[in-house]
Order: sequence, then C-alpha cells, then structure tokens
Amino acid sequence: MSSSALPSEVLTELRTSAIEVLRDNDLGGATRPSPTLYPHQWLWDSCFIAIGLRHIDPERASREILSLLHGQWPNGMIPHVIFSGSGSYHAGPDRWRSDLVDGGPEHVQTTGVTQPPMIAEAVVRVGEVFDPARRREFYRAIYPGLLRYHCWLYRERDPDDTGLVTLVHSWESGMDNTPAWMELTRRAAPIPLKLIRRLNGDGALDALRRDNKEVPSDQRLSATDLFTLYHLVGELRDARYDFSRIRASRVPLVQDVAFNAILARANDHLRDIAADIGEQLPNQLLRSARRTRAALPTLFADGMYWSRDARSGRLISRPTVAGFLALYAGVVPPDSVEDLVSRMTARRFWPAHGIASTPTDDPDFQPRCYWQGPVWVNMNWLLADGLDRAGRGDLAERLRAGTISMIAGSEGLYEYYSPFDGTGVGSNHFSWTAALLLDLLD
Ligand code: 2M8
Repeated sequence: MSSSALPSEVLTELRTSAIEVLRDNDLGGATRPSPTLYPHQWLWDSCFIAIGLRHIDPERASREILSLLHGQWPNGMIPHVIFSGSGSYHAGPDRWRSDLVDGGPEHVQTTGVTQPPMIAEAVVRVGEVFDPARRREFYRAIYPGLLRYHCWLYRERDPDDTGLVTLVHSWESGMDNTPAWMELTRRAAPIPLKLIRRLNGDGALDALRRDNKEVPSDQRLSATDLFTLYHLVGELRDARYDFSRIRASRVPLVQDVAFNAILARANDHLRDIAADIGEQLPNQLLRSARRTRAALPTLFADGMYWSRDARSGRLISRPTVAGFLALYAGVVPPDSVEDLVSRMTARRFWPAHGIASTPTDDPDFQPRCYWQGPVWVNMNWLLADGLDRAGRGDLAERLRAGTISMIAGSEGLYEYYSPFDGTGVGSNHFSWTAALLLDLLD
C-alpha cells in the first residue's frame, strides 16, 4: 500500500467508490472504460482494469484479460476496441467495418488497429495473486493468443526488422491528441477537411461531432483533429488494415516511444510466462525482443526519448510524457537515470499532482484538454513502476501518494486531472482510474 497521508476513512471511501465504478461498468466478461463516452471494451483499458480487479476478484480479473482474445483477428492482431457494449460510440463499428475485411475477426465487430501491448504485464500481475497451480492454468489459457499477438506485432509492423514496431494511427498510441502525433497527423489532413475548416471554422465542425455530448468539447481533442483522425480511419479501412498497403497511403507512420517501451517490458513478461509453463518463446521472437531493447536507445537525443517519424526517419522532438516510459522499459543506462528523472520532476512536467501528459510550456499545452496537458493515472502508475526498478523507489512512492491525494481531492474517479489544481476532467466513473486506485491502495 502506498503511504498516503490521508485518514483511513477517506481511503476506505475511495476504495468503495472504486469498486462501485468497476461493478457499474462491468459488461459481463469485460469492462467498459466509462458509462457514457466509452461503452465498449478497449485493449489497454482492460489490462489496467484487470490489475485493479485482481484485488477484489482475481477470477474476474483473469476473465477480463481472456476476453480480449475474443476479438483477436486470425492474423494475431488484438484490436484496440472490441464492440461488445450496446451504447453509442462516436467511432463505432460502421466506421471500421471489420466485417468486410478478409481475415477480419470472426464473431465480433472490432476496430482494425491495436493499442499499447499491456496484456503481458496484466497477466503477470493477476498471476501474482493466484496460487501456482491456478496461475499456470491461467497462463496456459492466455499464452497461445498472447504469443500470436506479439508475433503479429513484429511480423506485420516491423517487416524490416528494425526492432521498433510502427503505429499507423494515434489511437494505437492511446494518447490520441498528444502534440507529438498531431504534428504529423495534421500534416496528413486531407484537402477537403482544410477547405471545410476555412469555410466554417472549428465551431461548425464541432456541431457534427458526437463525442462531446457528455464531456465538454474543450476537454476533448479539437473537432478538426477529431475529423482528421476519422479521415485516417477511412484510409486504413481502404487499405484493409494491411500494413503493406497502409505504407503506400498517406497516413502518418510512427515508431512510438511509449508503445515500444511497453512492448519491451511485455516481451520480458511473456518470456517469464512461457518459462513458468514449460514453454520457450520462438527464436525469432527472442531475436526481435532483443532488437527492441537495442533500438530504444536510438530514440534518445538531447536528454530525452522521442518517437520517430517512420517515413522521414526523423525524431519527433515534441516533449511529452511518452518519452519517460523508457524508465518503465528499463532501457535507461544507470548513469543517465538521474538526468532523465530531473527532467521529469521539473515543474514544467510535474507542477503539482503527477506527470503532465504535455509540459506546461508547450505551445499546445492545455491543462484540461485530454492528452494535451492533463495528468493520467495510468501514466503515473507506469512511471512509478519504472522508477522502482530504476532505483528511485522514493520518488515512485511520492508519485503514488500524490496520485491518491489527487483523486481524493476531486470527488470523482475521472479520466484525467489538471496538473495544476488536480481538478478531475473528462469522463467521470472512469474504470482505469478506479482500478489503478485500488492497486495503489492495496
Ligand atoms: C481514448 O481514446 C478513444 C479512442 O481509442 C476515444 O477518444 O474515443 C484514449 O484516452 C485511449 O487511450 C483510451 O484507451 C480510450 C478509452 O478509455 O479513450
């Protein structure tokens, strides 16, 4: 349990509300991220959710992860959303039409892209609370699908063996409107969209969006950015979500630093899972995993880790929280840890309540707008985990305690929080905030 200075009644109340949120968002075998904005199942959300659920119902936590395999494509991809709920979602099945893709998923509708590969981490965390026999049974159930997913990531998204997988849409990064991605994405904006913008402005486009019915537009990405992301989904759909065709289109291609950092850690976990059940990872995957570790340092320049524009080969030098996930991957050389940590703890990134998604002096910074500034609980959780392993357990503990008080101060379990005053913003009753809070409190 994190050493939060809050009175025990407050901690008990927090725990109770977190459990209630997870219960209310339970769709059966999977959990929606929030009751209104996100009514289906998301990949990395389910992983964070399972990490929390293991403290109250380990069996349910294991089902949360296994249910991700229901959406797995025959080629091995685990999609970023499995459309399993009944509510309306602004980028629902009609935008993706996975049912029309040869080699699409068989019994469900899904999106055609993936999300950060947090599954192996969640599997290991859930495995920790089972006894050895049950743990191995769970590992055996998840292993074949998880292995196929990791193989797909390298086969499909790193055909040139660089060690870094390439993402084709900012929704794959999970940090939808982060400046690093939007810089490239806006450049790929289609001419008609630019025209609409000139004629009508963002306000008119705003009236056409559906994601701002519960959350005010100024806490979401701009309408122009949103419609650009929709347009890019159309291009991916036309390319049948096939990387060799996508490469020939105009969509941005990014070797995303956070995604690859999470993959590096996930490969280690997958190897441990395999060893526990007497399996061995295929040599090719072991080789790719080594390449990822060797390639992550190539994303380092001027004291930071950056994503790379895979088309131009240039690093995208827009500082965001993503770069600090090199700590989570465990690839920062010991003699560089302090320098990276001092950048992360500087006021521009850590003004009060945890690590801002975009630093406060960035031209795109907005304290209440989505991935353009707010603090996210999953980022604080990942960074605290990385800090522990980098020998900065003191700072990890401060980050965890700060996260708990930030949530406690805002009377709600929000999607994200202002880095200045900790005001909760975005969707309320947000599942991964609830789940990771349970984990921090345990
Ligand atoms: C947000 O993204 C979705 C698209 O995937 C959206 O805005 O509709 C992101 O914060 C993403 O990281 C998250 O997984 C998802 C559901 O919580 O919402």
